[in-house]
Amino acid sequence: MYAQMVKSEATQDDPEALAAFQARIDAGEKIEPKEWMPEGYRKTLIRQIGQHAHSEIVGQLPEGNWITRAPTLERKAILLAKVQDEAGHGLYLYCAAETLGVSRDELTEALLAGKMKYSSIFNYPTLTWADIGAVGWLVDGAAIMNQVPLQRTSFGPYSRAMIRICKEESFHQRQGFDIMRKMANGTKAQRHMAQDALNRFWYPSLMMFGPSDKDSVHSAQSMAWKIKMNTNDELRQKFVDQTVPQAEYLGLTVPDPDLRWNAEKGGYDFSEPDWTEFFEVLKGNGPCNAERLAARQKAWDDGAWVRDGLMAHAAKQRSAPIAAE
Ligand code: BYC
Repeated sequence: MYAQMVKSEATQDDPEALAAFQARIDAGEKIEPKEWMPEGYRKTLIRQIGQHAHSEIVGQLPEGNWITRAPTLERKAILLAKVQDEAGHGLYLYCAAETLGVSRDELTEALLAGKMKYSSIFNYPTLTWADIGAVGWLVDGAAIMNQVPLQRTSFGPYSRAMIRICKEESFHQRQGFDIMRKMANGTKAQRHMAQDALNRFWYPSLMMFGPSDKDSVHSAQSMAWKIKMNTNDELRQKFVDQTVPQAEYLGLTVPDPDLRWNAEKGGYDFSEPDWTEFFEVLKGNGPCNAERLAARQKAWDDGAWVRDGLMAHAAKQRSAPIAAE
């Protein structure tokens, strides 16, 4: 899978090289693509950045579903711009992954073959216009909570991609909140739609941060390498603490009867999502998994002629005799 291999296996096992690498990470240095890195570090980054890129691309589907049905021309223009931003995020992230020696085609093929994942959240449907508000407010809100610390991640291209992505995500979050504000202050039917969207998106949004720390297989190593800057539970807690007052401002009720402010810890106590549902979604059994993958497969198949044309053009350019002076 990895076209650009790092040094020999012996070098990979070299304790001095590993210690020097860890010392660079501990000192807060950025690791750049052509520098020596342990194979595990490279593979973890390809997995995480690739999964992140796939999420941005698949994430266009539930929102793209509403572009033609947005209630006003202004809302349509805003949503169109947001969905285009998500495509851009996917492309920066595929580029960051490519610097690690894996091609975009290989990543897409791995996704379509079920060997790579995308965020669980995009396997839930967007049934009403209020869902578009909830996606911006909660899903982009959770994404920002996760991605702001990733601006300091140890791999240079990933951290730099995150800086631009986070700026755009904060607009996305605000546009979602603005839709929710309008709906929550609208007619009785609109308030009902807003509450219903919060009810359906609350727990799937909490799941975006990944399994609880005790079940997170990658966190310890990823944090030692500063690929991840926080644990899943730390970020989930921060998200709840930030979002509950926003729901109160909107006059909406978070669908958790056990939600309580805990003065001692300075945060909310809240109910865990249904982790059985989360792992089922990861296995492909969520409400929209089949539909999302079918859409990606169709886009991949429909685009084959473009890729073939570009490759043929590039081959022709390479083999063309150099023009005489
Ligand atoms: N969904 O050991 P763990 C967006 C998997 S897009 C699916 O804790 P890790 C947006 C995990 O991969 C934002 N799978 O893993 C776009 C692992 O399985 P594998 C997307 C999940 O990597 C459009 C297993 O569970 N953001 O904002 O240390 C429109 C064990 O987990 C999920 C990113 O991708 C999940 N939610 O931590 C609107 C952020 N959670 O791979 C908005 C970058 C866990 O061993 N990624 N798994 O088979 C990360 O920060 C980390 O990868 C995670 C998981 C926190 C997600």
